[in-house]
Amino acid sequence: MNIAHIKLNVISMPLKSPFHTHLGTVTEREGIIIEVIDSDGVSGYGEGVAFSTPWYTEETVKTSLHLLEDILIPLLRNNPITHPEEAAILFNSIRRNNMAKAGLEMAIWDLHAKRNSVSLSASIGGSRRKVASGVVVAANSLSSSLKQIEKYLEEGYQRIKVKINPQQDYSLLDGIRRHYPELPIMADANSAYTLKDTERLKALDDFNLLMIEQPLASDDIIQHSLLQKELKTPICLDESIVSFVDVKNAIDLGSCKIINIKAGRVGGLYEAKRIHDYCLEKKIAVWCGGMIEFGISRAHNIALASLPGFTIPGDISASNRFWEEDIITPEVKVENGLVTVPDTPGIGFGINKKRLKETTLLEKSFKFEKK
Ligand code: OSB
Ligand code: MG
Repeated sequence: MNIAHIKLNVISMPLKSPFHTHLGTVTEREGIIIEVIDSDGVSGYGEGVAFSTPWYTEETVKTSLHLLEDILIPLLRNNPITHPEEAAILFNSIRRNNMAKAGLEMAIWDLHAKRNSVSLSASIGGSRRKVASGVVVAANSLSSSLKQIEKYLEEGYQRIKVKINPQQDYSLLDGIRRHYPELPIMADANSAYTLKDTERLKALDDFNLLMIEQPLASDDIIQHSLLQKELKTPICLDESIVSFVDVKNAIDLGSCKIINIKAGRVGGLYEAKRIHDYCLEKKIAVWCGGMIEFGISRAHNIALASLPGFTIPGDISASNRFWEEDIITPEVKVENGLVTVPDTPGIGFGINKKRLKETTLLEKSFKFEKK
């Protein structure tokens, strides 16, 4: 791979409606669009999915930008690679900062697939032609949750995820279950509980949830293994899983029965695929998590979710779930609860240049010298 030029655009876009969790409310989303261009002028795209503040993981847009411009891009410039997996291995010499690494690594995967005239899905071993679509309701009351659920079910989404915390759990889920006795529902706690809340969490077994996502601390694996023994509802880990080794440990300890894979959180597609392959072998169900992302990361998620082990509908919603106008063209659409996996080269979506330009706060450019 002959990388000649890398461009970064820090963008910002308002959400159509506020996204509430017990950790705070997101109304405006910043992100980093990463374009890797080779010496023939072919471009691959990735997206840095860290948020403006470190509420979900420790990374932020600014720490990602620092890692990209001062560490990862220079590393790549000094160590030419022939395959995206080599980028992932090269970045292993840097601790954590997974979202910064993933954004750059995934742009290289897109470029690699385009150079080989294959879809990103095919280039990572995907087999599904369509992926099942789920959606997140992040409202702050039962009535607004019910309103959103009704709308999303009309739009065809196959399962609903709701955010829970000790102030809004049993009664919220009870209210939803009364209206929708059969609906596949999962609950995401984003670490709102401790083991002291075990009885509270056991009560949620009443609702036949698909899973409860990340009930305990964001870096815990041990306490989840104690909790899982008490619950009928399967635990799914999100924040606790930042690497393949975390997955191995969590499975060995019985800390969860399901894993939420986000390529950004684990450092890119290479690590995400290793996790997928291991879970498939161990018969642990996986699904693709979302990051309130723009279209480029959405496109990468679609390719990832086309791998055979992704058997549970992911947080793979349409562009219009969050955005008035996305930065890709065409936008991601959900039809009959499914998103079609593109079969055109790379991520299979083009860039909406006008939208990219009007949302850009800052642009940076890094030219590589000819070798
Ligand atoms: O915990 O899964 C999460 C959004 C941002 C950060 C973390 C999470 C989420 C979501 C929804 O729950 C994601 C989406 O649909 O994009
Ligand atoms: Mg989550």
